[in-house]
Amino acid sequence: MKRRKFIQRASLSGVGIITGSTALACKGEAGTSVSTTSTTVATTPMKPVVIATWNVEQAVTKAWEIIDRGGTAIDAIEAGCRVEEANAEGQSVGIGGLPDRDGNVTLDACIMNSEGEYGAVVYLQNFKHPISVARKVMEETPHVLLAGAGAEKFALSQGFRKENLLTEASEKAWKEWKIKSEYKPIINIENHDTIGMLAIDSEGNISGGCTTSGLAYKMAGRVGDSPIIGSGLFVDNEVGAATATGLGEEVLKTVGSFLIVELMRGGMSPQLACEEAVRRIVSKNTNYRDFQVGYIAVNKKGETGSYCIHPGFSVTVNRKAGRRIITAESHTKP
Ligand code: SD4
Repeated sequence: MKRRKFIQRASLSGVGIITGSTALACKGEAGTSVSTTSTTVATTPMKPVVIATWNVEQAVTKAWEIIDRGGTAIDAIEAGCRVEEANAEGQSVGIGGLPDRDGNVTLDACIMNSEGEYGAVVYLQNFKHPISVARKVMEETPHVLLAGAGAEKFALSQGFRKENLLTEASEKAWKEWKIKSEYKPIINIENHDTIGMLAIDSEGNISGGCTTSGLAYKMAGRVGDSPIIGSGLFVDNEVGAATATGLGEEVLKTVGSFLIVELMRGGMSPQLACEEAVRRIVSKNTNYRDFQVGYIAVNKKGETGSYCIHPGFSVTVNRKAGRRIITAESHTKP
């Protein structure tokens, strides 16, 4: 089933969809039924765990395989994100990503490990795996963020090969868009499935990654939240981690992922912290009905949370007990 149809159905049904071999007996998992009051539903602390934005089963399965055989969270994150980047059908990530208004596919990604190290690339073109280039920035340079031509030069020096990322389908969609060239700097549920992924390995260490082609038909040079530390992703190994999807401008303005981690540091559950970060955006925007933002989070215990502005945001979670696709609760109701 196509991802978007799947998402729609999942959201209509209003229940989590269990896809692993065993159901996780965890009411409230990733926010399926946690109320917005302070009465949090008890969740069973469960780690290791992998959680990702959207229905990205294959990516999460890949990450989980690494965790399950004792691998590190950072290796799991990179390998998992690469699966989506290589999926030409996904039009928000890697190859097949929808281009900017000039027809160029430009990619943003970041990665953060349990030591608090971070690496990112922005406005990267013609490399299918920005998450891996971001990891190289983190591990092989004294910097944290490389952009455009410099990022390209660095990627080449690290052995990455250039390739055309504009697929026929995405080129066709762009050409159709060009007829009217209606540029709306908003994102709706037909137009985002950026992958943000968080993992805790069997040592209890947390890492995260986020990779995207950003807003379809964005202005040339536009960079969103996904590669920016604290906005699209934040990891603090003592506390937990969070990542975002949706309209990056709003996530950037509220430094959403950092906010969630800091709220968890103060004792809030991942679920309530995600809800508060969404509330922060909603309260500052009278036009919040026009765009979507979704967050996922995990704390040190392995408890997870998720929340979004509008129905239609799905989340993939994998633990020892199995894998689930969950429909996140939302601020507006179906
Ligand atoms: C951005 N947050 O560039 C990203 C878009 C996104 O799925 O989530 N796309 O604003």
